[in-house]
Amino acid sequence: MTEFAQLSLHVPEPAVRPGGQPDFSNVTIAKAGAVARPDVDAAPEDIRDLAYSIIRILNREGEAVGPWAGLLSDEALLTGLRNMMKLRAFDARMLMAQRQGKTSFYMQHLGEEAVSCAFRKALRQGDMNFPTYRQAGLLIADGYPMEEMMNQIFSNESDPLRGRQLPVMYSSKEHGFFTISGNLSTQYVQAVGWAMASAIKNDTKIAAAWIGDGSTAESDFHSALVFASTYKAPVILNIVNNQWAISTFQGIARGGSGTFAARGLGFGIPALRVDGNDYLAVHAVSLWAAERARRNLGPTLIEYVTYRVGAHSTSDDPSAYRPKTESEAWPLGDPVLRLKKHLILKGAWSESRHVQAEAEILDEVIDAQKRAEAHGTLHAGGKPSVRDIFDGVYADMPPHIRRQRQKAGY
Ligand SMILES: Cc1ncc(C[n+]2csc(CCOP(=O)(O)OP(=O)(O)O)c2C)c(N)n1
Ligand SMILES: [Mg+2]
Repeated sequence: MTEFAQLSLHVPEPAVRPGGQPDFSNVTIAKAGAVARPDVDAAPEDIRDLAYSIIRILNREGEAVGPWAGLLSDEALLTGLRNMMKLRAFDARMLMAQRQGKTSFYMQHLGEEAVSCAFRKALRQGDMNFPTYRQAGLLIADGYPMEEMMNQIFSNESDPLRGRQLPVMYSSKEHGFFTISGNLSTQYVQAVGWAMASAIKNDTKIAAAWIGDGSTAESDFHSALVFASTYKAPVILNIVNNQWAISTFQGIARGGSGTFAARGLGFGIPALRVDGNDYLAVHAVSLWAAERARRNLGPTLIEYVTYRVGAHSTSDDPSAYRPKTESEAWPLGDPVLRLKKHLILKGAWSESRHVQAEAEILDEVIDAQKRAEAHGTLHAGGKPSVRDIFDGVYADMPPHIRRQRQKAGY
């Protein structure tokens, strides 16, 4: 006999499953313009509330309001809109290419375009991102050629990575895009290490780490926060909370407590939560964090609150685990439509110009695809040489690898 009832384990469950009515009433959303903008040298303990609210600039009417607004010219906003539209069109074409068997795999960004496109504009040449597969907007917004991305996706003879990476795992040193690792959360320890090295060398470059909501459950995330906070590394620690980790809802990694941003508070790291579907807010908050890093004030943690509208990847079917209409109920709207509305309200854009831009962008993507396909696709045309698998690992090739290469006839 015991005076206590039997123990049982708590396993968090999403509120709604397929067939149910989507419900985001638990997502508390601050009014646009309501959250204060502290100075970048504010003491972390004085701005703890920023980890629990949501910084927003664009309101329902499409106006830009509050203390975080006013940083971007109309021209910069139009570029931002174009970049997001380009990423969306690129995704749609590559999804189709995967269905046509031209690549084995693809991962899209639908609904999350603002995060990577706006963030890129807060960084400078020489800074380094450590991205996951969900930040191709960093490349698009920095002018990396779409044809090169497609060559990688098709693993063709012009693939800059010579067929050695999973499709979408790009790499570009010139564009501050560290080679993507499929092993999630390694991005965090690597970015913090890179930032520490930059400081040790008395350089001026900063780093950005990227992680999804689900991957914050990995121990690398926590180790990275220890090093970043102890040594005040010049790094921006980004968490993209798109509500899902494949079929696992965000409540599993959150431990039922606070917010993902609040994870930073225990380490004394300033932590901000931002509307990830608001291009202006993402840019303003990233710039705030970048300035802190550049002024040697240390790391900043940012949680982007967004929603993964599409499937996790081409190998996933979300209708098995969430209501089909869930994305329509998502309260922060669509990043492209919100920026479009803002620009139309300002008189800098119009419905007809938008339609025209969509057509131009589609042409641009199709042109890039034609050029890439001329170099081959998964099952047709040119391929990297088998010889390539032996290169790029050792500065001096060990004898046993050399023998293998000779055996293979290369
Ligand atoms: C260390 C590690 N564990 C597991 C996986 C398998 N995996 C690939 S994507 C994914 C979900 C990640 O979800 P999240 O971090 O929320 O990022 P999102 O896909 O939503 O952008 C998992 C578990 C992996 N790639 N790496
Ligand atoms: Mg996620």
